[in-house]
Amino acid sequence: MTTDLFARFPQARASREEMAEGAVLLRGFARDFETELIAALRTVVAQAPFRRMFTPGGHQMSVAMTNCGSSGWVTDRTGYRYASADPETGKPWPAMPPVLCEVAVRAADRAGFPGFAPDVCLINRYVPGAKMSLHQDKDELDFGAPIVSVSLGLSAIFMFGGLKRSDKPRRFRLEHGDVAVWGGPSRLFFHGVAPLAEGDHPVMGPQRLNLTFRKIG
Ligand code: MD3
Ligand code: FE
Repeated sequence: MTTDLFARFPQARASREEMAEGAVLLRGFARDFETELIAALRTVVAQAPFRRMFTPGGHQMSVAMTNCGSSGWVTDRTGYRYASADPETGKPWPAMPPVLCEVAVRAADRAGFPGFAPDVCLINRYVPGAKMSLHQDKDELDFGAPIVSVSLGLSAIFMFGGLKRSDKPRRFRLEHGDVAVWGGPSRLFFHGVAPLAEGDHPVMGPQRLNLTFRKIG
């Protein structure tokens, strides 16, 4: 499995764009795996359906989420955390399908972070109008590891700020198959997603999925 997948990556052709120190955008990196990725996601979502969680402030998020891996990111009135069981079912999160892990590990390697070993994949689903406000990802213990993100479906405007909430965000369009790696100094930068525009993607329909691979331990 591993050798087959690796053999199909056209590494030399993948574009590599530096958004900030340690933040690398690999446009179209996941395109060759679209079919396998989508099939794997279907099996995850069948076991752990998307749900719109509540923030500690009591607001329901517009983005629907689920997870796979040994742990999953959750939020409710008591706070944000990683939990080994899905609070909806009480069962462990579905295992991370090998193809998801392979794409993330390979992208991290290409971006300059060899040996990435993600234990969590948070899966975000945006429908038109859904957004994610400016925030930092700091619920993980290991800030030395990067976060790898894979975008599928409708394109979104990603807002990328700095270490301070007041740093003016720059905008990047993330499209179907784009993979971004956020490590080094950019790991704790504020970021968010502008409200998703209406649309209908030929493969994914009227939605955007974003996968973020994390090492929490
Ligand atoms: C930059 N998700 O799940 S992915 C998130 O498109 C999240 O769903 C967005 O922010 C989405 O927390 C953006 C890109 C991303 C993820 C983590 C980062 C960018 C990052 C951590 C640090 C800096
Ligand atoms: Fe984030």
